[in-house]
Amino acid sequence: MSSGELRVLGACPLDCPDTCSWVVTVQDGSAVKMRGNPDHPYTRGALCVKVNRYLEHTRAADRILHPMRRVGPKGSGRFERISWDEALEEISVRLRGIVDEYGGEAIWPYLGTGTLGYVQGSEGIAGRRFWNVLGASRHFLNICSSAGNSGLRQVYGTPGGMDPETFALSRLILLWGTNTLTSGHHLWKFIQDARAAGAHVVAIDPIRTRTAEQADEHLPIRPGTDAALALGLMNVVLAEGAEDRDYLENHTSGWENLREEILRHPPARVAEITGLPEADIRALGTRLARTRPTGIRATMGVQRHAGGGTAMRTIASIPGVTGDWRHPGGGIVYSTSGHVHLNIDTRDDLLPGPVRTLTMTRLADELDESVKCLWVYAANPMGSTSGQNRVRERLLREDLFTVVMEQFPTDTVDYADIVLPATMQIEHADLHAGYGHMYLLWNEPAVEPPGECLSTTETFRRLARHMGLTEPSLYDSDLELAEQLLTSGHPSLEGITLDRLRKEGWVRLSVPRPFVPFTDGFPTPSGRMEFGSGPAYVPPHTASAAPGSYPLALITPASHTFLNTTFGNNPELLKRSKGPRILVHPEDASRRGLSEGQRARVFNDEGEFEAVVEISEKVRPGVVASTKGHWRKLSPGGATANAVVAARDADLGRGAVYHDNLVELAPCATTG
Ligand SMILES: Nc1nc2c(c(=O)[nH]1)N[C@H]1C(S)=C(S)[C@@H](COP(=O)(O)OP(=O)(O)OC[C@H]3O[C@@H](n4cnc5c(=O)[nH]c(N)nc54)[C@H](O)[C@@H]3O)O[C@H]1N2
Ligand SMILES: Nc1nc2c(c(=O)[nH]1)N[C@H]1C(S)=C(S)[C@@H](COP(=O)(O)OP(=O)(O)OC[C@H]3O[C@@H](n4cnc5c(=O)[nH]c(N)nc54)[C@H](O)[C@@H]3O)O[C@H]1N2
Ligand code: SF4
Ligand SMILES: [Mo]
Repeated sequence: MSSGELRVLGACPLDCPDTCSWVVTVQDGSAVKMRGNPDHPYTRGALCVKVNRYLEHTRAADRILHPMRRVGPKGSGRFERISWDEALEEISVRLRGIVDEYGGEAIWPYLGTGTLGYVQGSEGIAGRRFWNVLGASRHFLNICSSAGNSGLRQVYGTPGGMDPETFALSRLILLWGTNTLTSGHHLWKFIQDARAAGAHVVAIDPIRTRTAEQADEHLPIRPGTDAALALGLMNVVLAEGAEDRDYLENHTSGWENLREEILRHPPARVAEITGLPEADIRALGTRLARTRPTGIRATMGVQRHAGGGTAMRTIASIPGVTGDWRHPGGGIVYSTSGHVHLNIDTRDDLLPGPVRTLTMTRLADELDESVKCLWVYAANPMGSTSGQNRVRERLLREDLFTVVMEQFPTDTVDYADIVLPATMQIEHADLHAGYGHMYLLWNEPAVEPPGECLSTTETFRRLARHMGLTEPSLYDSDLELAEQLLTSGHPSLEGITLDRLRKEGWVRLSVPRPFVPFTDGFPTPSGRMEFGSGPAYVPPHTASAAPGSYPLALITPASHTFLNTTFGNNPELLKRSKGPRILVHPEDASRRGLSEGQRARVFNDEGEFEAVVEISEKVRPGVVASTKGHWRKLSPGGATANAVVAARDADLGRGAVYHDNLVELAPCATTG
C-alpha cells in the first residue's frame, strides 16, 4: 500500500441476497479500486458482473449531481439546475400546502429497493420518522417477496429458514424457482461442496437457465404449478412410507388436511397439471423419500404468481413431512431476513392519528386524486412497477407534485417536478444484513459525495430543519441511527457493537455454526410447524386462458447484467444484455412466422413492448420469457416488459404477479 492509500470496508447495497462485503481502495480522496472482501466467509472475495462496474457507475457521465426543477412538460425529462435552498423551499411550501389543505395522507412516500440499507434504505424504512410527523400515508413495499413471506409465516411464523452455508451438507438440493447463478451466485460454492460429497442437484424452472444447465437434473415445470408438484413429490414419499411420523406427531399441526391434499395429488394427476413426465415426478419423489438431508432453496421467482403464496406454503411443508429439519443441511430457505432482529425504531408514535396504507405494485390504481404528492426514493416505478402504461398516465397528472431522489436520470425522473441528487454506496454510511446469509455488515463511506449529492438521511434532516420541525429524533445522525438498530437485545446480536462492525466490516449473527433453525420449536401460535387448512394448490392466472384469450405465458425474471433497473443505463452492461429479448420455443415461433433475431411485439390488453426474438428450447412450448430491468427510454418502442404485466395481487400478502401474465407475439412492422 502506497502512502496516502486507504482501504475502506463496505457492503453492496443492492437488492440481492448475497450482500457482498467489499474493499474500496482510496487514493488522494478518490476511489481507485473495488474488490470483493476475500475474508468474508460467504461472499469470499467475488462480487458479480454488475457490481464489478460499480466504481465506473459512480462516475458515469449521466450521474445526477445537483437539484433540478422541471421546465418541460411532465415526461419530457427537461430540467433546470437549482440550488438546494431553492429546492428545499419549494418542497416545504408544497408539502405544507398539501398537508394543510388535504391532510398528510395526500402524501405517498414511495420507497423502493434501490438500497436495502437499514439506515439509508428500505430495510430500516429511511425517512419514515419524517413522514410520520407529517402524517403521510403508509407505503406497503410488497413488490418483491410478500406472497412468499406470507406463505412461510403461515407455516413457520417467520420467513427465515436454513443458513445457506449448510447446503454444503445437503445430499439432495432442490433449486426451486430460483436462478442462483444469476440472482445470488455465492450460494453456488456451497452447492459445489455438497456435490463433491455426492449431492444431487435439481433445478425446477420453466426456463433452462444457466443454473438449470449446471444442475444434475432440470424439471421444466409449467409456470405457477409448483404447489401441485410439491404435493406430488410428497405423495411419493407417503407411498414409500418415508414420512417422518415422529416429527409429524411431535412438531407439526394440520397434518390431516395436508395429508388429504397430498393423497388427492398422485403423480399421474400432477403430471397433467405441471406438464412434467410422470416418471420424472416419481423418480424425484423417490429420491426425496430416500435422501436426508434434503435442502430446498426456493426464492422469489416461484411466488410471482396468482397462487404464489400458497405455492411457498406447500413447498415449505416438505421438510415437516420428511423430518429434514432434524439435520443440518435439511429444510428450506427463501430469505434469511427472518433471522435478523434489529431494532427498527420508525417512531410510529409520532403519527398524528391512524393513516391509510398505499400499495407499491398498485401505483397504477392507487395514485388517484387523493394523492397530491408522490415522493419517490430508491425506486423506479416507471421501470419496475406493473401496469406501466397506467402508471405513466397517473404520473402525467398536472396537479400531482412529484419529487424523485435519484442517482441517475431514470424513466421515473422524467416525470418529476423536483429531482434531488442522491449519494451512492461509497459516499454514505449504512448498516446491512444479507437476506441470503447470516451476517451483518457495515458500510463506511469511502469518499466525499460528488457535486451536491446528499444521502437519504441527510436530505430528510435538512428538509425537517427547513420546515422548522422540532421533533428531536428527526435529527439523529447516521451513527446514532446505526447504534439504535443494534439495541434490540435479541440474543442473535450478542457481542455485536457498532465499533466492532466498523472495525471488522462484517460480523456473523450470534448463532451456532452450523446453524439449524427451529430446534427449540417454531415461532407460530402453536409452537409447531403449521400446515394450515384449505387448498394446498392455487392455479396460476395463465391456467385460466379461455379460448380466444392471449395464449402465451410470459415470465419476466432477473437479468444477468442488471439489478432490477439499476445498471440499465450502464453502456457496457446494456451492451452485454443485448437489449430486450424474448425467448420463444421453436413451435411457438414457427406458428407466428417469427425468425431468430427478428423484432417482435409482445402484447396484451395492458399494453405492449418490443423485443428481439431468440428461438430456443430453453423455454417450454406455450411459455415465453423476457428479463426485467431495461429502461423504457433506451428500449426500441419506448416500453418495457411491465407494459404487459397486470397490477393484480397474488393469493397472499398482495404479492406481485410478474411471471403470471398472458401475451401474444407478432412480428414488428419495421424490423430491426
Ligand atoms: N443479476 C440479477 N440478480 C438479482 C436481481 C436482478 O435483477 N439481476 N434481482 C434481485 C431481486 S430484487 C430479487 S427479488 C431476486 C430475484 O431472484 P429470483 O428469486 O431468482 O427470481 P426471478 O429471477 O424472478 O425468478 C427465478 C427463476 O424462477 C423461474 N420461475 C418463474 N416462474 C416460475 C414458476 O412458476 N415456477 C418455478 N419453479 N420457477 C419459476 C424463472 O424462470 C427464473 O429462472 O434476485 C436478486 N438478484
Ligand atoms: N417485470 C418485472 N418487474 C419487476 C420484477 C420482475 O421480476 N419482473 N421484480 C420486481 C422486484 S423483485 C423488485 S425488488 C422491484 C424493484 O423495483 P424498485 O424498487 O423500483 O428498484 P429499481 O428498479 O432497482 O430502482 C431503484 C432505484 O433506486 C436508485 N437508488 C439506489 N440507491 C439509492 C439511494 O441510496 N438513494 C436514492 N435516492 N436512490 C437510490 C437507483 O438508481 C434506481 O434507479 O422490481 C420489480 N419489478
Ligand atoms: S449484486 Fe449481489 S452478488 Fe453482486 S456485489 Fe451485490 S451482493 Fe454481491
Ligand atoms: Mo426483489
